[in-house]
Amino acid sequence: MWWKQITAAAVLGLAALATSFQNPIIPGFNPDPTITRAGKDYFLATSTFEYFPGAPIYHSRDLIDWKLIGHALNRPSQLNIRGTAPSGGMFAPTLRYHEKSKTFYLLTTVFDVIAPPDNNTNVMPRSFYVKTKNIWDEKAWSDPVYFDMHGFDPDLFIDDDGKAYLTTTFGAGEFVKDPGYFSVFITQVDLKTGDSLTDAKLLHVSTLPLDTPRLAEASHIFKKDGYYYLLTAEGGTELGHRAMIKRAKSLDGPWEENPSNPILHNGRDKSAPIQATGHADFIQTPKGDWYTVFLAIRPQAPANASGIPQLGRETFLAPMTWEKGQWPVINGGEVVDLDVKGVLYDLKKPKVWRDEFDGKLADKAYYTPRTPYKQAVFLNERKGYARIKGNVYTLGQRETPACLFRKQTELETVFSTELEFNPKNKKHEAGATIFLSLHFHDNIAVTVNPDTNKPSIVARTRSGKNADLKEVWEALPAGYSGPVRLFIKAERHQYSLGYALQTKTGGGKKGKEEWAQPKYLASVESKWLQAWLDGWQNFVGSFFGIYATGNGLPIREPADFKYIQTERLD
Ligand code: 6LW
Repeated sequence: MWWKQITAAAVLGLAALATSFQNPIIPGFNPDPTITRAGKDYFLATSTFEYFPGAPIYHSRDLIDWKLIGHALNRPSQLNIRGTAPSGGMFAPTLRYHEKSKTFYLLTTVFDVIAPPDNNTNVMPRSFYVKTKNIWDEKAWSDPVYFDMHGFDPDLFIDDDGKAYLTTTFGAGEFVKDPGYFSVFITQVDLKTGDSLTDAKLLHVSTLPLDTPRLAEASHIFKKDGYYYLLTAEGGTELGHRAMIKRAKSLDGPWEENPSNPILHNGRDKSAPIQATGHADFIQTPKGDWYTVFLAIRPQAPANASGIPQLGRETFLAPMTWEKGQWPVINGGEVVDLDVKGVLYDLKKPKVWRDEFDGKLADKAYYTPRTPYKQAVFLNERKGYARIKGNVYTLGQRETPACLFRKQTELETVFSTELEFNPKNKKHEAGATIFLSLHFHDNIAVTVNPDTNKPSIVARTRSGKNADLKEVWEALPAGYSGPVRLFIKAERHQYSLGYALQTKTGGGKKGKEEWAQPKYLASVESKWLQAWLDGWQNFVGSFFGIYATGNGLPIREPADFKYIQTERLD
C-alpha cells in the first residue's frame, strides 16, 4: 500500500507547513512572563506594577490559548499599593509548581517608587512569596512570606534534596571590581519563614562589555541532565535586551558560559517587528518538547527598532531545543517573528469583544490604579449596567480613582462605551480614557462646561514632555438627556476621541434605537502613550477605561455604563 503511505506523508507534510502561531501569545501590557506546568496544565504570570489586582495567572493546555483564571495578589493584605508612583508596585514574578508538595509558589517584589520624576522617596524593594495548593481559586493564595535578602526579580529553585534557593538582583558594587549595574545573588532559604539559611553570595555579574548596560536580571535556575543552568536577562529592558545562560555541575560553580550567548536577542536585527526580547523562562511539554516565554515589544509606525511600543512589553513564545553539548537554542538560533512557523497552531481571535455588564463582569481582566480602598463599581444596582460611583480622586492623582480599566491588547482598535450620566456642576465628570499613567492619559467625558455652565462633552489630551493639557468642548444639544456613546479609536500613529448621540430612542412602536455617526473631537500622537518617553521610567502599557469623578468634591450622581466594547480595525 505504498500509495497510502505517500498520501499520509504528504498530508502530514502539508499540515506541518500550515502549522504556525502568532506572537504575542498574551498581548497588551504583560511583561516579565514566568511559566510552570502541573500535569497537562500550563500556568503563566506577568507583572502588574501600580495596578490592582496584581500578578495575573493565565492558564493554557496548549501554550497558545490562554485564559486569565485570577490574580495571585487580590487583597490588600497581599498587595497594598497606596500612593505608589507609575511603574512602582508589583515587579517581575517567578511562578513555580513544586510537584512533591503539590504547591504553587509565586515570588515577586514590591517597590513604592522606582525612578524619576516621581523619585526620591522609597526605592527599596521588598520581595516575598505567596503559595497555594489550589491555583484555580484565586482566594486560596496565601498571605505573603517575606524574604530577608535584598533585591528584585526573585527566583525560587528547589533542588532534588528539597533545599530551596532564592536568587535576586541588586547592585554588586561592594563585591567586585567591574560590577554590573545589577548582578545576581543567591541564598539558601527556609521556605516556611523566608529567612536566609546561608550568607548571600554573588552568583553572576553580566559579562557584557563595560560600556553597555551591564544589568543581569530576571534570573531563573533550572536543573537538567546533571547541570544547573542560570538564565538571565541582560542589557536593560530596551533594544539591547537579551537572554543569556551559563551552567555548572554545582551551584557553587565553577560556571561555564554558553559560547553561543545570547540565546535570544532580536536586537541584532533592527528591522525585525519584534524588539527588546528577553526576560525569559523555559517550559517543557508533557511530550518532552521545550519552549521559552519572554517579554518583547511590537514597535509601530514604523514597525521596527525606530518605532514606539505604546502597548508596553507583551508576552511572546518561541520553540527551543537542547543542542548537543546541552545548550538551549531558541527558535533555531533565528530572530523570533510575529508568525512562528512549523509549530503549534494559529488561534483566530474574534474581531469584537464586548462586556454587557449583565450582573457580573465578563472576565477577570479588569484593573484599577493602586489598591481600591472602597467599592466604586456596582453591577447589581441597575440591571444591565456597570454603575460607577465617583470619588474625589482624578485619574491624574496617586490614588485609586473610581474606574474600571482593561489592557489595550490590539494596536488598531476602537474602544467604545454607552454612558448615562447627568452632571449637575462642573466638578461632575464621567467618561472613557486611554491611560498610560497618571501623567499621560486622554479622556472623552460628559461634564458641565465651566464657561457656559452647559452639560457638554470634553476631550482632554496630554502631550509634550510635560504632559501639557489641551481641551476641546462641545455642548450637548439643549434638552438632550439621552445616553451618550464615547469612542477611543487607536491607530498606529494616533488615538482619536469621539462621541455619538442617540437620534431615536428604542421606545415606541418600531422600537429600534438609532444613533448618529461618531464625531471625533481630538486626537493625540500615540508616542505620548508609549513606554519609552524620555525621562519617564515606564514599565507598563496602555489601558482603556471608564471612570467617574467628583474632581475633588464628593459626587452623588452615579455614572451608568451599558457596555464596553473593542472592535479591531481590520
Ligand atoms: C524587571 C526587570 C527589568 O523586574 O524590568 O529591565 C523590571 N529589567 O527584570 C520590570 O519589568
